[in-house]
Amino acid sequence: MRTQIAIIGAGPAGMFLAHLLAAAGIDAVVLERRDRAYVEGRVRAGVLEQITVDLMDRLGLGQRMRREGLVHGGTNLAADGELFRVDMAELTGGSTVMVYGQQEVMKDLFDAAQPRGLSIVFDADEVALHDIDTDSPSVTFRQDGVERRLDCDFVIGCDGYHGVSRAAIPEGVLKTFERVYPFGWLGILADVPPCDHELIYSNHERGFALASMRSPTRSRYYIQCALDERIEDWSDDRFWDELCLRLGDEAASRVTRGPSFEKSIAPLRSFVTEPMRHGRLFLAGDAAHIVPPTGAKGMNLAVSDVIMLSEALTEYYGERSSAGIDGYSARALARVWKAERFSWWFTSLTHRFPDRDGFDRKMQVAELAYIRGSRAAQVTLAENYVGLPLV
Ligand code: RFL
Ligand code: PHB
Repeated sequence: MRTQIAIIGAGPAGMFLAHLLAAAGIDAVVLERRDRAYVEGRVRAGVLEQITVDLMDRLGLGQRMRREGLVHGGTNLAADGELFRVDMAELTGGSTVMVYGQQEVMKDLFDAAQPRGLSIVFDADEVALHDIDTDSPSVTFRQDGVERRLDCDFVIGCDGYHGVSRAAIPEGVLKTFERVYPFGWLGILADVPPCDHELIYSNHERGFALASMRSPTRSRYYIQCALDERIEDWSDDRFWDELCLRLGDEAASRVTRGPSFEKSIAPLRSFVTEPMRHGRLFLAGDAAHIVPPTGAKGMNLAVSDVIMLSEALTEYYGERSSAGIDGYSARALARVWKAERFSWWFTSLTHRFPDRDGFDRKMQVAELAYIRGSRAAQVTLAENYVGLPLV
């Protein structure tokens, strides 16, 4: 088999890139280790920045999102249950975010793939990259027990943090930067109305809590937990009790309890690898960088990476110019590092750090009080939350 672009991974990065390349008339094949139901079923991101919303529209995939997605012009912060709202739309001159789950985005991307003739190989086992530092790279994989080979011009690693692409780069080439946080998020989904029409990020002495949603009838809640916490120890009752304590009386009085149908623990990490290219291999999305979910940036960064990459590849094939692909890593990383900073800062502001003392907690509470009273501080938060421009 031969194609122009081999894409490893059919998550948001891989599927948005496949649609962008198809729209530009560039040939691509996506190789995905799992099946469609598995990729679509993963409960993850909930908040889309304007650039992601715009890309859905530009690709002609925005109809259901426009119908079912929830536009949020503000978000709430809380310190020990004292709530205040940050009016992001007013502070940024009209920018908003869209609450529309990653699962819904994936469904829209997959539904449109077949009619548009996108080539996706699911259940591709033993994907391996070859000759990425030559002009004729290739990818081998196993499909239904048969060994196959895909020759291509470029390989794009969109296979997430645990994928094979980053690992195919020779030792010593990449520089990595990492911060592992000493806690995780315990999250649930429940078919109950959300406690607020917008999100609540709460700093409480007992730890962080987040009230989010998927729809007017489906809530998504998270509480900070220890890394060695066991799901089995968290009955729904225990979860609701702890959540309500941490959100404070005002929000808790509006929490509707009900049975959860999803419960999972995710660790929190900041991670960046540089550069995002080696020879004919380019990395995009979680394969190159991870943010803690506090800033709601992970999927949106995958989107900005592949927008930049598709522009670079379009320039390469259209104008026979390598300028775009040569500049991709630096351009993408400039935006990535700003989102890393925001996600780290917002995590540091809102979580309980087990190794820190009362002074640090006082600093958090003072900073939240400062944000509450300062338009300048709110503008800074708002412009980062809705998403920095693509430059
Ligand atoms: P993904 O989604 O991990 O997709 C990678 C794909 O590659 C496949 N793969 C392979 N395929 C072939 N061969 C191999 N050897 C392979 N190894 C892996 C995998 O099966 C998979 O299908 O990476 P991608 O595309 O870069 O997308 C990144 C996003 O999924 C991620 O950043 C977000 O989910 C992060 N995130 C959030 N992002 C937001 O923008 N807004 C949010 O509100 C938000 N909330 C969250 C989040 C992530 C969370 N968790 C669970 C980590 C909330 C949580 C709790
Ligand atoms: C979610 O709804 O899953 C969600 C929302 C905001 C975040 C992280 C996750 O910051």
